[in-house]
Amino acid sequence: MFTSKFTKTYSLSSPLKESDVTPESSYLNRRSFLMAASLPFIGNSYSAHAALAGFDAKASSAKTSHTVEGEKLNSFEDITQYNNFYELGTAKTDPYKNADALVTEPWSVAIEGHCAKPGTYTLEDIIKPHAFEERIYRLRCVEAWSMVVPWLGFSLADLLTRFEPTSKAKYVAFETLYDPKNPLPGQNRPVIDWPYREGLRMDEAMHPLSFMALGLYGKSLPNQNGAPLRLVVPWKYGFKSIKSIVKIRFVESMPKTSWNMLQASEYGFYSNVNPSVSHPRWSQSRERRLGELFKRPTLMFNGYEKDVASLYKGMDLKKYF
Ligand SMILES: Nc1nc2c(c(=O)[nH]1)N[C@H]1C(S)=C(S)[C@@H](COP(=O)(O)O)O[C@H]1N2
Ligand SMILES: [Mo]
Repeated sequence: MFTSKFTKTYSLSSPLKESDVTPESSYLNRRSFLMAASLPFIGNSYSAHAALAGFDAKASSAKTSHTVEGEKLNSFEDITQYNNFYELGTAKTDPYKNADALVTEPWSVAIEGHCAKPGTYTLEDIIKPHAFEERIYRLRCVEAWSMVVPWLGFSLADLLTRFEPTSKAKYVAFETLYDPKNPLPGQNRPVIDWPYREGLRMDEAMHPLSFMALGLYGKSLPNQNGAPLRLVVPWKYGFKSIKSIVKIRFVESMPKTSWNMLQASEYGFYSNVNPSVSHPRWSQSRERRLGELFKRPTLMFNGYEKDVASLYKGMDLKKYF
């Protein structure tokens, strides 16, 4: 049972029977085993914020609070060398190759809109009060591939609550960095109306599954995965999980979001994973898990239906796709 500091009490289905909880010591052993097994080298792509005071201590005391039963973690290589991050190029291997172009130090996040504590917060301010958890979540791209990723971070609700959103805050809007004078390699072309934008309804943002990730596989996020901090909303298509966030704005009406701006008939604001609502150009009923040969069926809300279906009660999900 997780109590959101906002209003509701949620009962989550995916976490954790007592027997699933890996004790810290064996978790750390397992993690070093996994790291050893899957990391032939640690590339150039770790962001500098690993050096932030407290990061390593938070990382090493993180407990695994959510897991995906009966499914294997994807390898570190899969997760960090097959990416969508158009600011670093549109090919799947571009973000890994161009990772160094993203400079993550110094980093700050502007908090704006309907809240009592707007302002510019350094990355250190953002991280400081939060303990880290590890959450193993499925990530399902709208392109019909998927992965299982061990994220490190804290719940988005715990972060947002600190800024004391007011009753006018009905949605939260997020933006990725964009400096027109110093664009990232992929931002030289107007593939997207930069900056990349995303948004959530307030109750979605405050749902205990919504996660602010600062790391994966026990380390700070590689740049190509959205360093130094990115959203992870596991029941929605991957493009909602915006990377390298520089702005969070509490707003009254539904914010513009990049893929919806680009092609509203194909990408809705909600974009909940839904095997029975096809993308206009391809079916969403099945997906290819990276590292697997055969397709597997896509699960309603990406397997998080018990946790999140109540958010959409009474909504026609074919209309609000
Ligand atoms: N800023 C930004 N965030 C982004 C994207 C992007 O191009 N730019 N791509 C999205 C898409 S389509 C997916 S599937 C996920 C991929 O995350 P991963 O590369 O860590 O697997 O990031 C999302 N977040
Ligand atoms: Mo995606």
